[in-house]
Amino acid sequence: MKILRMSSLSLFLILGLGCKEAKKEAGEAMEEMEEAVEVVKEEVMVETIAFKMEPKSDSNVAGEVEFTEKDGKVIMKASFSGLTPGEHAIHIHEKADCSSADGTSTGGHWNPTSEPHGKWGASEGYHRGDIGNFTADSEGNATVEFTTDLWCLSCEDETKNITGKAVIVHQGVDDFVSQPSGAAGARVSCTGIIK
Ligand SMILES: [Cu+2]
Ligand SMILES: [Zn+2]
Repeated sequence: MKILRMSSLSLFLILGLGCKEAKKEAGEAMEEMEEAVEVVKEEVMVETIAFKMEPKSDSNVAGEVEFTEKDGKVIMKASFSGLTPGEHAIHIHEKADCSSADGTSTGGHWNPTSEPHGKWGASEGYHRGDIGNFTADSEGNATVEFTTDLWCLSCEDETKNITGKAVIVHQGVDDFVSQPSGAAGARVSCTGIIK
């Protein structure tokens, strides 16, 4: 399920600086400069898209994940319930298709740069979907926050565009070593990132 939130920031640009200099030169020139001064108001839209995570593989893992694109970065904020306490892997998988009962319809890890699976930021390489692990508390609840400039929402660059992909939470822990997906076990929660 998709929830769309829009908010706007107002950016004011003031053009036509440098009038002091012109004043010294001549009054006539100053008048021209004043005419050239205008205030341009530009609306910058900040868009947040949010999705409900649905339980998979007979789990009770539900939650919500939202993505906001701002200043060339994507901020992901997620919250989950119904997890087993302890560590779980979370990844972006390659297809926004949660139709199968075990979540395998989302395909493998999203890997637009054809690198090995790994830990985010590792010099040996990593998938652009390799978000990593997070910890659920003793009640089975967890929150995840992740920010990167290597993603975008619906931009032209297919090495960055996460729209059309899926978010998957796993029962197990990503070991960052096993290929091609870190041996994180069953897929227990899923959503498609759809614009
Ligand atoms: Cu995964
Ligand atoms: Zn991976």
